[in-house]
Amino acid sequence: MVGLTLPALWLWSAEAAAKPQAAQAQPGQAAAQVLTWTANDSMTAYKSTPATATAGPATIVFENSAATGNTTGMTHTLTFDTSTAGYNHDVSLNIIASPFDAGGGRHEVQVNLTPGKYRFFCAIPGHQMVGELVVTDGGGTDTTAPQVSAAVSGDRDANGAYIGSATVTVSASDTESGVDKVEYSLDNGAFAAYSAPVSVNQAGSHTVRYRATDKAGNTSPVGSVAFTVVPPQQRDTTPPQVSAQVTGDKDANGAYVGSATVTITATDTESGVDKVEYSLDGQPYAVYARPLVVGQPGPHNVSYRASDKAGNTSAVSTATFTVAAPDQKDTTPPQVSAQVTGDKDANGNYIGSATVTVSASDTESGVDKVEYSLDNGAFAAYSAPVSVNQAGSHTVRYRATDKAGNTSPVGSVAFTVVAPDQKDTTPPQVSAQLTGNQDWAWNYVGSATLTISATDADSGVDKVEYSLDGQPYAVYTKPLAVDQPGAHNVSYRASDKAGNTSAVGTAKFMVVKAAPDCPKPGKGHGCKD
Ligand SMILES: [Cu+2]
Repeated sequence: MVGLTLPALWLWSAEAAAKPQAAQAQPGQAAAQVLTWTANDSMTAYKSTPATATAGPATIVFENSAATGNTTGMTHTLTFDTSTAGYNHDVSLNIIASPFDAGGGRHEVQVNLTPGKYRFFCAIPGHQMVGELVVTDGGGTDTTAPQVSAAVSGDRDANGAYIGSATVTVSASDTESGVDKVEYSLDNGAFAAYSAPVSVNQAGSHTVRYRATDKAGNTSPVGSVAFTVVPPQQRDTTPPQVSAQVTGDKDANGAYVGSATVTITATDTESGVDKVEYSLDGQPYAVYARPLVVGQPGPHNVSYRASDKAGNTSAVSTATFTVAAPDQKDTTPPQVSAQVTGDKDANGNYIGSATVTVSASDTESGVDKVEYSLDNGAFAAYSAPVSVNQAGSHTVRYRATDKAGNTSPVGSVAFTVVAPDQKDTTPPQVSAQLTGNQDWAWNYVGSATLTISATDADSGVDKVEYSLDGQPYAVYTKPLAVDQPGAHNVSYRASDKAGNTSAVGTAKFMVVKAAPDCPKPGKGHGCKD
């Protein structure tokens, strides 16, 4: 029978509906105002209803039980209308009650009523129970000001300024007596009633202050929002700044080993960057979203440009670079050489110290390390020219290794260092030799040739001088032929670079005329023999 199945169906719904279904409900805190509806066997009218109430919290009691005259077990509801115009729609209420339900047909719900009229009815199909509850501003109980906030909306530029205009929307709510009025003040002007979003189109900085008052007379603190409006005709005609950076491991030739990464950066201080595009090796432009990794060996070029939101596009720039295959093995060792420098004496010895400078180069992977060994010691890292000041003979060996691990053959330089205080105090050794055809009496026939020789083992010979037949000393540069007949004497001496001059040596000799009847003059075979 329909009459018996319906109560069970509505009972299930009643438990859900009896839960605190409205935000206004205040569980555990019964409101001072209790409004009671009762129902009986009638399907056209509630047995009793309240006619008026005061705004604020209220306890709604709906009882449909044997005690209120329901003798048939008929289910009724107390439902607030939330759609019909002319009534308050802020309370959602749907209490379903049956004498057989868990509450014995009696239910309580906490609500918050606001001034105005509520339409209530029974939602059971076929029931025509309906009425109105008039709620008046009771005053006194609401001491809480409304919640009020504002939001600014509009098109913004890159700096956050509103382009052309900004719209300020103020929202207020009051859970007790309800919002009575909302006010706003633009740029410190007088507060005025707020009824719709406020549009501000004057360029400049603005502040909108706002407040709300509820029907109990409570006014919220003043809130404020600040914003800037820029003229809509402020056109951005400057294209973005755009640049690219190529990064990666480079070999000795400047090629990127394995891959190169191209990072493009663009900025636009006006409308802001809209997009960045690039073209790799002449391909069509594509939108740049992240750094570009180029791994194909060979030369490459990346052209790039950026556009701003106003449609300005930068000039195209191009980055060029070369990628080298990562497996391009370097099998050639570095070139390495050494140079010895310092003050040298006449014998080529370094006075005081010698400096050995090692130079290495590698055109492929590059020089990794240079090493040297002094006088057959262990090889050590070479980082700066090596100075050797110990007197004696030395050998410096050297080698270089590139980053691919190729090591050059060992080279070497040998040199001698002499003590810097090794003063030359020994004069040169000097001697003279006479040559020419001599007769039986050792006289030189026709001419005699004088050759002077000098040596100096320390600082070296500086000059040799001679004096022929008592004339002033002259510098000796080459063998001297003496053909003046007669007796001659020559004195000679030599000086070294340290200023030591030898003792004077002398030689005496006789030059005679060649006899005309003596076609073959010779030693021991003179014509007078
Ligand atoms: Cu009913």
